[in-house]
Amino acid sequence: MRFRFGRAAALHLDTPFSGLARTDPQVAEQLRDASLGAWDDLVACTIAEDASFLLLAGDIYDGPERGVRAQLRFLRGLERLSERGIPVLIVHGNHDPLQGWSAISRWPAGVTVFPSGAPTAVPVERAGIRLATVVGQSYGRRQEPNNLAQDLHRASGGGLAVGLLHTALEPQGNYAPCSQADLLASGMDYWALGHTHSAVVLHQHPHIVYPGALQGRSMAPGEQGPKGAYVVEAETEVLDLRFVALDRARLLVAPVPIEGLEDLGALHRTVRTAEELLVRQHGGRMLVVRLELVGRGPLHAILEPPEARSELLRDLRDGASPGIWWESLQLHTAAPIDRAARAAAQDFGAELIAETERLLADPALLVQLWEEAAGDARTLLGSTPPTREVLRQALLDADSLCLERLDSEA
Ligand SMILES: [Mn+2]
Repeated sequence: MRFRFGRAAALHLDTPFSGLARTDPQVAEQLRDASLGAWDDLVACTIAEDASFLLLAGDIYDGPERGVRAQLRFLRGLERLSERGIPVLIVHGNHDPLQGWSAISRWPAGVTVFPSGAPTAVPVERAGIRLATVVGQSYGRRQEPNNLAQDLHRASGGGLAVGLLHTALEPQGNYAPCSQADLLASGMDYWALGHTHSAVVLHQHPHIVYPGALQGRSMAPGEQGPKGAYVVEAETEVLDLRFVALDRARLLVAPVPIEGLEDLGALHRTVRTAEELLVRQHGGRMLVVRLELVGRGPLHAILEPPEARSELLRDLRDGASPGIWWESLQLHTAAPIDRAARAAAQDFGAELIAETERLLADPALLVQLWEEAAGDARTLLGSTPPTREVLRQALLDADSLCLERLDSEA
């Protein structure tokens, strides 16, 4: 029987966002609720996809202290799934080991929390037919130095063989160290892993998959971009895997080049255009965006004083599109190359500039140079040389690139 299941990990329910301390209070509140909202959306998605079961591979909670708000919200979601007869299978990880405090002593029908200490096999059925056998083991403590994967083997009983485990998939360490070879040797059809916050399919047939986090929670690279869950289509083997974004707030870095922007007005217009594009690209989600200014241009000097940057940031926040929060502004720019000063120096850079000027003054020579350089590649490039303007621009780009490289090596 063909069936679907949902799978997620690293929910970190009610996690505080780190590194975003000076956020506007309204934004802070939205961010604080984002992990809980993403969980509600995962429940809704599981129901809408008509999934036969849901697998959660650890770090449901952010810490062993397990906030009451997080636990109650989690419980409500499980109740909704239970009412629809959708089993949920859970292992705990390093952030939420079984040893932690719990406000909930009885789970709704259909919820399995795998114990620690030894692997357990749990059959999943629908209409009396065995769909899958899930083998899993939770962390008892925050640190799990044992290779748990070695003990998790394909169980008898039929259906899709699934391994459910929280692991860093490293040879050593405190997060159930193991290797990909251990996972492949187990005989499982699908390894539902959790820990890393980036979604990644490490192997197919058998499948080894991290769904990543459900909601990003800082500006660290692994927390940026779409976060969500996988919907897996299977029979006796995996047929299809689909990533579904479920994050309520998305964290992004937007690089904006300053080349060709003559003043702050031009930069402002460019950023607003980038902003509109981001809002459209990310489907109206709340966006927390770091603006990274890059490249060379006159704006470098204007933005070098920190006050100039903080004022620009305040201005960008004030008029921003609804649903977008400029997290910070970072300057990775440089001053434009002063060609006149460079040309006066007695070095290779000066010779390069002189040669560029000579070619710019003699378009026929530039075309001749192109013909020599094109050589045998002319059959690919076509027999007509590019226009003089294209050649001039290519020459200037090459010239700037060379000067840039020369200066960065100095
Ligand atoms: Mn973890």
